[in-house]
Amino acid sequence: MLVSLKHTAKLLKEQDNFLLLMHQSPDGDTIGACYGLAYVLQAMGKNVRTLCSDELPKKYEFLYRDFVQSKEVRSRFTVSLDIADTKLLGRYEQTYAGKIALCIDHHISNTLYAENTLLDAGAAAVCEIAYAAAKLLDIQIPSKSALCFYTGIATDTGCFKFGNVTPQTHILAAEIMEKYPNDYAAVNHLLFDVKSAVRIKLETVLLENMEFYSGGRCSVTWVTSEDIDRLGGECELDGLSAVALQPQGTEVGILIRQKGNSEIFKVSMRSTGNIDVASTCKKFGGGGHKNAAGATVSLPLGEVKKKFALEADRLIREHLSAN
Ligand SMILES: [Mn+2]
Repeated sequence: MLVSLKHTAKLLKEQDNFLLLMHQSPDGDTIGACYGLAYVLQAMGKNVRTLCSDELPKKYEFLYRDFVQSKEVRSRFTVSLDIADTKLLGRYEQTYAGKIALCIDHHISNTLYAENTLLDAGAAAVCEIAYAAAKLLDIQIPSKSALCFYTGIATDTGCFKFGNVTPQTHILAAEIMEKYPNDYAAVNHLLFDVKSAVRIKLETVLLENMEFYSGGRCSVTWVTSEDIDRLGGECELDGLSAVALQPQGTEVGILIRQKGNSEIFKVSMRSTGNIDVASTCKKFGGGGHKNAAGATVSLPLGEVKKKFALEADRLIREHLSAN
C-alpha cells in the first residue's frame, strides 16, 4: 500500500522498536536516511537497530561511528530505506523480504514489496523524504541526523550537480544548513574531493581503458578483478561511474566492473539531459533512474561492451532525431 508522509510519521511515532535496513553496496543516501532516522528515533526514546548486508564504507564513518545499537528485542518494526527491490537486501533478503513494514524510497522502479510504501519518485534522494518525515515527529531533530540527511542529498545529487536536483532539493538542503550547525564545507570536501590512493589509481586505469563510440558521444570503460587486486584490493567505488561522463562531448558513459573472477559484470550507465539509460538497464534485468542506472550481466567482457555501446548508440540517435 502506498502511504502519505503524514501516515509514515504516524507509524514512526506509534512504534517503539525499529530495525532500519540499508541496501547492499551502501551509498551515502541509504546510510544517511538510515542513521538520520535512527538518531531521531533514539532521541524519542525508541529502541533502534540498523543493518546492512555489506560493510559500511569508511568514508561515511562520521555518520555512523557514534551510533549505539539498542538492545535486542523480540520483534521489530522493519523499515527499508532507498531499497527499490528486496534483492538489494543482499544476504538478508531471505530473512526480511516478506517482513518489511515500511519502505521509504525514491525509485520509480520500486516493486512495492513492503506493507507500507512511502514513495516519491520526484525526490532526488531518499534523504529528502526521510528528512521531511523526521520533521513531522514532534521532536527537535538532532544536528547529527540533519548531517546524515544532508549527506544523502549531497551524494545522490553528485553535490547538487545531477539532473535529479529540483528547487526542493536546494530548499531542503538550505533549510538543513540554516537550522542545524554542522561543518558542511568540510563534509563536502571529504565526500567529493578526498580519495584514497587506490581509488586514484583505479580512476587512472578507467581513463586509460576508455573507448569512444557514437562519434565520441558514448564512452565505455572497464576494470577487471585482476586490475583491482593489482591496485591493492577493494576501495570506495562511490560515484566512480561519473568518470565515464567526464570527456567533453560524452552524453552516455558506461562503466563495466567485473564481479569476482567469473564473467559477471556490473554495468553502470550515466547520461546527460533527456537520454534515459534506465530503459536500457531494464532490458538487462537492472533498473535505476533516467540519468543513472545499472545492471548485472553474465557475458564475456567484449560482448558486454558491444551490447551496451549499441544500446547507447540507439539512445543517442533517438535523442538526436527528437531534437
Ligand atoms: Mn537514493
